[in-house]
Amino acid sequence: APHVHRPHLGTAELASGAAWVLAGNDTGRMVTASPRLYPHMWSWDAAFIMVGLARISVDRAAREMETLLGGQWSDGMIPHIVFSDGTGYFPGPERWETGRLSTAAPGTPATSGICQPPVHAIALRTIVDAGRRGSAADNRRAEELLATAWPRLFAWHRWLATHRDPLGTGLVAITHGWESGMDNSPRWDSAYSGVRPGTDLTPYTRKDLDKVGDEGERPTDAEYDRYMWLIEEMRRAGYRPDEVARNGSFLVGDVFMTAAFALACDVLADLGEESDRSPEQVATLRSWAARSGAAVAATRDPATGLARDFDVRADRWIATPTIAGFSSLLCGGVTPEERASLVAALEGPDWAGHPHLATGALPTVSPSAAGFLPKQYWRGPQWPVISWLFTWAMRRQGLHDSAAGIRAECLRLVSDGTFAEYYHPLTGAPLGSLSQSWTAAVVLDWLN
Ligand code: 9YW
Repeated sequence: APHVHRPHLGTAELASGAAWVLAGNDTGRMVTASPRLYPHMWSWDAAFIMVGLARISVDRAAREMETLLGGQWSDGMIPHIVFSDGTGYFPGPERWETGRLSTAAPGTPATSGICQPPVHAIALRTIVDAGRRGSAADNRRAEELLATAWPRLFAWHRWLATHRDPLGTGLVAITHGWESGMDNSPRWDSAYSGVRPGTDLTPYTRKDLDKVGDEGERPTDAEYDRYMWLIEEMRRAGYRPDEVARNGSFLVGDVFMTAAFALACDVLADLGEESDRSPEQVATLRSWAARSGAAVAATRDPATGLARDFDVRADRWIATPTIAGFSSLLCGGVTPEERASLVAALEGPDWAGHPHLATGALPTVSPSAAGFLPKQYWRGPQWPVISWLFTWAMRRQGLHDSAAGIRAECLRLVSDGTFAEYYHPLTGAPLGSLSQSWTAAVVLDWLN
């Protein structure tokens, strides 16, 4: 594929561009995920957005957390979307109807009925650190947030540990591919093939296709029918979490979600220790972290060394070579030798060191794999936010050189200033929505 030449912004221009994107997507109550394609608050986007906002304003970042927690369900779940008044996204509140069908969902704000990876403790950590570095007012604001948000995030983690551990091993399961955050990843292909949309699926019209340049960058209609059918099943189950996990057509132990959970449990435990939270709850978080970290390590494919998802419904491993295979680098739980070989593989010729890549940002699928589709969403493109999460976690484990290398390559990729949702790994071309908030947010953090 030909290399396209685009402008390369300097650090100052890139940072101001990123701040400008966040300001432009800010409705006052929330920073929407993107200006047109996603005019609402997505759960894990919001966490990354808070990391960026913390670099601009502690108060604004804290308010973002409060908006997100305003959508938390009474059972502890943080829903994957908190809806704004914006229109143009499907499925919107009228398709989910969680306020009417679930006893745990809030009436307002309107929310979806599934969740996303629990990376929010990382956001809280970042806001608290920014507050402590900042003015007295920033410090006070961040400590206030810590006091109110900590128990809420504890309840969220307890919800996952209680309702999403069907095997009892600490491997966190998802009930819809969207919960993984990697919507159409080839990780879910075999599990979706077991989802048979009923003939009574209420008809719908997609709204995503006219907002991106090329339909080939988005999931197909057949994929969408299955996404919608799973929501139909959940509606009929009143979104009761145990019923959905027991009877839904899709139930997969997700190693990336599990690793995010293990990491976030440790981060939340650290914050709890620093602020004199109940030692018993802190110990519970540590035990969830250890259990889930070990659960990720236990999925290791002996042939490749990569972590694997487990399809609970079909009772089989999913060994597709995706970035989720490196989940242990997020949460630890492996031996130093296993960790070193994971880092070597990540930097090697099948992954970030593949000779045809325009930059060494982390691709979502191995460029050497048969299923690698460089333009298609989670089937190959580079998502800066994924690289950011790995760099953050790697630094925490002392893997500073690897983290610095990924950061530098990502900054090369995003220096065209488009802040795209995802990028073509072979050309570096921006794909999907432009001015995507979480891309701008992680760039801001990388530049500070
Ligand atoms: C959709 C907002 C979300 C992300 C997901 C990503 C995409 C929404 O956009 O899903 O309708 O397909 O897959 O991870 O949170 O940025």
